[in-house]
Amino acid sequence: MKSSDARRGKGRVSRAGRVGCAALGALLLASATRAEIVDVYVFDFAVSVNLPDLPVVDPVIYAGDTIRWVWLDDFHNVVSCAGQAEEWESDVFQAGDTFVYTFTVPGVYQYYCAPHGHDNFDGTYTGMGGQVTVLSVPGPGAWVVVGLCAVATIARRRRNAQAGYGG
Ligand SMILES: [Cu+2]
Repeated sequence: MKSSDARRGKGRVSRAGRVGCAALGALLLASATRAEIVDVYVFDFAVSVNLPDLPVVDPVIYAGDTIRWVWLDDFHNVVSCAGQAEEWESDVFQAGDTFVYTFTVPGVYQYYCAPHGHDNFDGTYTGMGGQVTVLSVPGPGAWVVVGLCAVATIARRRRNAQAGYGG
């Protein structure tokens, strides 16, 4: 009776631990291999992940992700401010056009629309423009967490087996 309880308890704990670690691992793998395309709308006279009339919001992405600027109005472009790790410059486009740029270096990047703004040459802009924040993807250090998770599960199994109960 007691030993069967212990076996059942042990099985329950190890299964829960395995599922937890596997889920964490899958999450890390997904974040490490993800490469998304994030739309930013270009319109009179702002750039935003939201459509016009909604709050203007700048995108936050991960290194490896791509920004796709989508023109909703005519006669705008997107140009990175000078002196940043990432540099891009689109043509002056019309409604319906798009421009893509893939960011690989984590950082905060400012850009402007040349017809309706300008570079302050100190990493900022005046007038029409926006910002792209690029976060680094989880590095090898994140896998240490998965390893510790597995070790903790094994240790708990041993403790439970010695105590003769599950929990
Ligand atoms: Cu413009």
